[in-house]
Amino acid sequence: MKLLFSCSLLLFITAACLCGSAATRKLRGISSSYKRFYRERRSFLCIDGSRVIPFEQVNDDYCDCEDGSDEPGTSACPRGRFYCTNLGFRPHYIPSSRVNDGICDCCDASDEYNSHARCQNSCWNLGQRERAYVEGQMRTLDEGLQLKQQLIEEGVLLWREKQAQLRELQQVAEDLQIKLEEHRRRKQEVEQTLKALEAGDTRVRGKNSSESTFRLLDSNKDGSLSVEELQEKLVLVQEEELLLSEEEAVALMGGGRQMDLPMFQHSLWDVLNTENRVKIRGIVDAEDPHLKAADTAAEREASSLKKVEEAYDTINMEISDLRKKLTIDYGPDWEFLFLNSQCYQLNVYEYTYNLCPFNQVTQKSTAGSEVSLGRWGMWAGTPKNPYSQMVYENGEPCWQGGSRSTTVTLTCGTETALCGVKEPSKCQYIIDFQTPVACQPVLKQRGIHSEL
Ligand code: MAN
Repeated sequence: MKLLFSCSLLLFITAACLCGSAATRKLRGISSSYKRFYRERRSFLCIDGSRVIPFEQVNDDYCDCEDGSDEPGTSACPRGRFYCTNLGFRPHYIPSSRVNDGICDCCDASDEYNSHARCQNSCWNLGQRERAYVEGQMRTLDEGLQLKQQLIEEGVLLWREKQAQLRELQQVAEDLQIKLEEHRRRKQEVEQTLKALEAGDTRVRGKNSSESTFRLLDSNKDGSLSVEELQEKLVLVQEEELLLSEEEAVALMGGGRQMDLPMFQHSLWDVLNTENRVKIRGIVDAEDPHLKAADTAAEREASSLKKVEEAYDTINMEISDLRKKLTIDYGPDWEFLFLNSQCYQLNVYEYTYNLCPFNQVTQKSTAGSEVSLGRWGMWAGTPKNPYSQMVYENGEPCWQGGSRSTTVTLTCGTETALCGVKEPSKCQYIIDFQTPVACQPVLKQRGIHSEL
């Protein structure tokens, strides 16, 4: 800084010494890189090469060259531009129409050298302010880069942790699959046993005694089955607790209300043996404890299988979620990975914005309704730094049609936080998101020092 000051002082003194001379008048409004075009010779070649004029006509307040190059220090040429040297701050060009127009444009006051305007040289103050700002930024950058290094280390650990988690889940899924197959096999076995017992039970009873079954159904032992007797003894297989209705009993009787043994043997007996529609109430439970046990075992197996199936589905969903997360690009050093399970909020007017990186952005109004402003889409920064912008798309539809979407701009900061939200056009949001992981060492090379 000291050096900078003495340099500018030296230049100021040199300029002050020359200011009365013709040479200075001629050279006004020119940057040092253009000075080579204005060497005092007999003639001057317009920079666009269009004309040669005597050197006296440079800055004589009369426009000779089409490109305005003969009048860099006056307002004579419509296309001319005046170079503000602005020592101590940063140089810049103004349209030469602003030279001596009574308004101070250059902070070094050089554009008002011949007007009533009383311009102060404010370049040093401006430069100092900017230098303080840049120094602040540099400090932020240094601190940010240190924090970034820590986050990179955390990212690597987190990445390994997630990989281990995935392996564990895969192991659990494999074990569950074995269990599942075992349960399926066991269920099939008990079902087969049950079926065989049921079929055997009916067949044995059937083969042995259509007559004894008839007798069992014939409660009043009058040698004929009535509708009431069927209603009393038969039940529907599907609805075991339900009594047979009169219509159902009549239907089983083939439309009649009485049935003797031969009729029974030719019709209802077949129904009882071959169809699984009706059965004799209580006969199975009462007569075959094996069947009852098999039935209970089948139910138990079905319920355990269901539990294992549910656990297997849950684990597979977790695996697929984790795999999806691990396919996301978290930066070359996984430095953005720590953001994955975090959410950041900011209140702007009546809305609370919530950014859950790599997941979604939402907006909640004070009235209470929450809308999606987009789901994680992709990195969309510059080719040099793709990690400077994120895009979240396919949010809730806007009233005009089209869906809401959000661009998140990542900038270097010492904390990870949302710093601002804008909606420059309807339902298109821009979020300013600061985080140390967005700090880039290359930024250090920019700044005011290189411009002075
Ligand atoms: C809500 C908010 C606004 C958005 C309008 C569009 O009020 O989501 O951000 O502009 O809807 O109708």
